[in-house]
Amino acid sequence: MKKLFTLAIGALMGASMAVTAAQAGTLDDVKKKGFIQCGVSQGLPGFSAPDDKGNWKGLDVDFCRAVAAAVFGDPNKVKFTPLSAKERFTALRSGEVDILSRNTTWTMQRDVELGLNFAGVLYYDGQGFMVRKSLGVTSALQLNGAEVCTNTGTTTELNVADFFRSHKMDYKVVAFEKADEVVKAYDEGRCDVYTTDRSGLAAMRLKMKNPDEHVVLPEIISKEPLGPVVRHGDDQWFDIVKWTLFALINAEELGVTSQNVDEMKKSTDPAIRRLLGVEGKFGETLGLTNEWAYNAIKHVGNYGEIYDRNVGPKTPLGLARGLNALWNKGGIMYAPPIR
Ligand SMILES: N[C@@H](CCC(=O)N[C@@H](CS)C(=O)NCC(=O)O)C(=O)O
Repeated sequence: MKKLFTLAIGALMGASMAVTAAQAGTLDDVKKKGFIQCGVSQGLPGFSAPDDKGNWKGLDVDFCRAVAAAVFGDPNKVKFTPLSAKERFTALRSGEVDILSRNTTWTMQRDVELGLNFAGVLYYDGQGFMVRKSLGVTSALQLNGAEVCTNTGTTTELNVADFFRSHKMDYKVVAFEKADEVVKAYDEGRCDVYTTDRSGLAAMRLKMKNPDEHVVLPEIISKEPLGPVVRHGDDQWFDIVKWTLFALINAEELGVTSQNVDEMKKSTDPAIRRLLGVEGKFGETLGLTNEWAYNAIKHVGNYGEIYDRNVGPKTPLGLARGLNALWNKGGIMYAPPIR
């Protein structure tokens, strides 16, 4: 009787382990191939866009580099797959990419129905409107009857519909799959309004013929928490991506930068010692080395450094920290502690 019971338990455990093994394994796959495949946009300055030498740059790109540094100790062990908004979730679900880091809004439908896990928020955003200054419009409430240009496969169409309907205004959507087509259409005057995430407006404005001829209206019509995404079913990989993000945010809060990270290893602050792997075995619990966060910070910088370098006030996008400031500096950027 006892033996039978043990056998049955063994079979059950075997079955459940087989399920786990089939779903998991992204870290092993990534280690085997020697790089992370990261899904990005097709060119959104400040977030993910190739420079004139073909090197990918931006906040979303740097996040993938930070994960590569955490996994391999090398921020260059990552390859980028440009994806349109429409293609991105299929690419992630099919395993074509290991992480999707592409100005992607965390919504319930994407998280639950599409079977994805959002690792957190890398940039808190909201949808806005851009118009030509010559139109003389100062509020989105004056847009009755407007032709509105936007991207297909994004959160923007539903937000626009909600906004116009709730204000009893008419509008006509002119939508394209590629963001460059949207900008071109708007720039050529084929629509009155360009709508997308406000960070997207700041980025795509740089691609217009005369960026100064356009103005972003004051209304913010939605919540667009943008963050990195992985597939359901691989908790270890989810943890790695999630805690890399938290490590970058915690590093800023603790004053650890790419410049002082070596010096900081001598700190007596236990939170800094745990972050940098001087105390505890946090990296090993992720299946990495205890230098995981040290490597991410050393090679890519803390969250504030990454923000300032790519989208901050001193960049062409010129985005103030706003909601993306740390929780103790007037924003809502907050990471759980490493302990
Ligand atoms: N955050 C929204 C919008 C994302 C989106 O695709 N935005 C466009 C306009 S900013 C874009 O990424 N364009 C760049 C590209 O397609 O390469 C979403 O997740 O649906």
